Amino acid sequence: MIEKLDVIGKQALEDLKSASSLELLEQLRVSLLGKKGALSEVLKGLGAVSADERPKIGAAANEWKRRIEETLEARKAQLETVALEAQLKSQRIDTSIPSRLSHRGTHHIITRTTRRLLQTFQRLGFDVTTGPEVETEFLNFEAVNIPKDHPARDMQDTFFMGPGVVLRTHTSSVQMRTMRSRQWPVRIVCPGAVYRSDHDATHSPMFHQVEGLWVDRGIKMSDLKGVLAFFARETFGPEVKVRLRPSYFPFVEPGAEVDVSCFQCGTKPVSTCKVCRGSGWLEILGAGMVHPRLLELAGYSGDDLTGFAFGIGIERIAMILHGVPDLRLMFSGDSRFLNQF
Ligand code: FA5
Repeated sequence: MIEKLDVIGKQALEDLKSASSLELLEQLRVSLLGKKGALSEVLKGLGAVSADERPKIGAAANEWKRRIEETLEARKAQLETVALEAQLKSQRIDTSIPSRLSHRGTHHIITRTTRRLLQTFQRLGFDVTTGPEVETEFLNFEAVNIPKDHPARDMQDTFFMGPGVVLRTHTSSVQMRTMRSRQWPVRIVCPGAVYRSDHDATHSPMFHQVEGLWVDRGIKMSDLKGVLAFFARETFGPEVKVRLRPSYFPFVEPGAEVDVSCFQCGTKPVSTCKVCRGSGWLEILGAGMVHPRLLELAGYSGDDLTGFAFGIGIERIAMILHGVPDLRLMFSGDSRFLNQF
């Protein structure tokens, strides 16, 4: 057996040294050292050998294995060097070719606007929270005082996902979620996507809002106005004026829509202004004092417990900030538009 091993080993070393390619080398490795390779085949006969002879044969086999592996590695390194040199010779890099333009990604205008708004409210002590976009009909409507037959449900054409499940039509759905999960005081802002069956230059079927909610003892309408005035000045500059117009939302009482002075016209409205259509004002959000029924439904009780809420349309703010004429541009994915920001 030792002789057999010697014959195989010597032949193997010769073959390995003269192997002309890496593929051939790999074939040799398998045929010599693989499970069904020559060495293994010889060693299969070890059982028939006497116990005295076995260690000697084992040692001889191991020694051949070691030498074969060593020779294989050495030849492999040689062949790899040759292959690399050939590749370097054949593939010259032409350093005179002009480079391709590289495009750097940026954050989307909606992401940037959202972050900016959140930071402003965080400076006033608001916590950022989130809620699901697929929401129960209850939390989207009933929990914010919009009963089944209420006309407000028609106002917000809803995408139904299944019985009792909707794509939330506003971030106000987060109000009751939050109030039911923690005790007052609550001071949160919640950003996120909302969905309505709505589509034109200023309305999109998917858009974004930031909801705000502050419930504590003695919160007043003047606090709401102060917070929103701070937000408007931080967002649009110190000169901006804010006005609250009475409006109706079932979940607040009293309710208001909030306008800021037109950045295009300044203090004197111009009848031809395309931004405010000559009114001098731009509507940016809905707001009001939390309806007592919501506090009751949340299980909140306490002397003098009141709160305010607001819902800001993020696309609307981004349009005003950057003079974007059509909201649909923001969802077009057109890099010529997006790269401007
Ligand atoms: C609401 O959604 C109320 N939940 C806001 C609110 C919260 C009021 C808390 C009171 C208290 P409204 O439907 O007006 O209200 O939407 C709020 C803002 O979202 C609007 O001012 C507008 O800027 C934006 N918006 C509404 N519909 C669309 C749409 N289809 N596409 C883009 N922006 C929209």
